[in-house]
Amino acid sequence: MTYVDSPVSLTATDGPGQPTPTPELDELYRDFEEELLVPLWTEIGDLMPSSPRPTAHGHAWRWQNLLRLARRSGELVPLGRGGERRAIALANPGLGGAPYATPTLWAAIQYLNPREDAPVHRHTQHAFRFVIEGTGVWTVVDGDPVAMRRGDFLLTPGWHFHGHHNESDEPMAWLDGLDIPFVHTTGSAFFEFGPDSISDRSTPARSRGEQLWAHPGLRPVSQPGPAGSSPLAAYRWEHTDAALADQLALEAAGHPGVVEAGHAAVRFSNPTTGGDVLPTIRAEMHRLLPGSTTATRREVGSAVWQVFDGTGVVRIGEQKFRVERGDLVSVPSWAPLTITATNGLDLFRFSDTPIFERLHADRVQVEGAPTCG
Ligand code: GTQ
Ligand code: FE2
Repeated sequence: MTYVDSPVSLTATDGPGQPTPTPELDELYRDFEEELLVPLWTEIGDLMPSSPRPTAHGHAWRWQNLLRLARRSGELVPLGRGGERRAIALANPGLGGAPYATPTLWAAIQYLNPREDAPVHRHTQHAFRFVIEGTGVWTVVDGDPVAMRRGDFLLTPGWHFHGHHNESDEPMAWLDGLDIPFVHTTGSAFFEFGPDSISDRSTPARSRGEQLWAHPGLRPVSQPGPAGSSPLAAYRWEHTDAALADQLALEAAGHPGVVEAGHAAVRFSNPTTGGDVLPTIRAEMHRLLPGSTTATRREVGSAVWQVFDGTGVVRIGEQKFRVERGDLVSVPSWAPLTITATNGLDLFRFSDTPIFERLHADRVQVEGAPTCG
């Protein structure tokens, strides 16, 4: 890879707690460099700030641009063993050209031509798919075919074999989210090719995993648990949509404590624990009523949002992005985030929060009351 880590500077020579520059000091710093040593006192402001100062930026990617480029890739780039996936990753402008949406999260548009297969493989990276439009692809996870349709949230937890096949005469594109940057940085990546062809090419509306696990509040007695990742490979839009609609109906009927003003939200959860769907990734769906504005919130950990429906304005600190269906926004750690719905706004969100909760390093700060127009 050609991208660079943020350069370490040995040039801090003034400011509080810095020594007087002398030829001897220059020589000391040169000798540090030669021995591959770095003193804390020149770096402390950057390494140990009073609150997080991430190098990643807030940034918006336009779905229509991603889709145009994915279509061109569909014409030029064959799909098969070795390249594995026609996936094009968002590269955060603050991360030196790495294919990282945030320091821990990968977000990519993946594209399958009509009747095309993506080969079977497995890896330690945890993955999900979120479908913004289209239908006709099945992702086969450990031999269980899972239909992909608009609004569905689909899981491929680490080390499960998976391949995708498009059974329709239309191309299909969707959002992939993985913890690739986290796994890369921590040196924990393993990968294996699977069989040369997809074992089960049947096209059921519901997967076997859903037959077992997709019944609210009912756990199959035969199945072990608790499990670190959710055993449910598909969270269907009809359920997510109904949950959000019911929250807003309760608010409209005057029940307090259900939603922030005009802002319904659900978290996709692991039915064996009630916790997050994947050990490293949290995923949520949010619905804002027309004219409503969220409270301004910042939290430790980074996130990516995708507009599922509607239009709105996303504010990250001083930055302001107008967004519409499919657009993606990266939100750095501890950046103040406010979202306003121009008309009704449905948003998908994923973040690395479970990592920080496990490390007891999670923090949240909420400012300003939410408003409902
Ligand atoms: O669909 O299996 O965007 O392995 C990146 C890595 C998708 C996938 C990505 C992958 C996949
Ligand atoms: Fe994969």
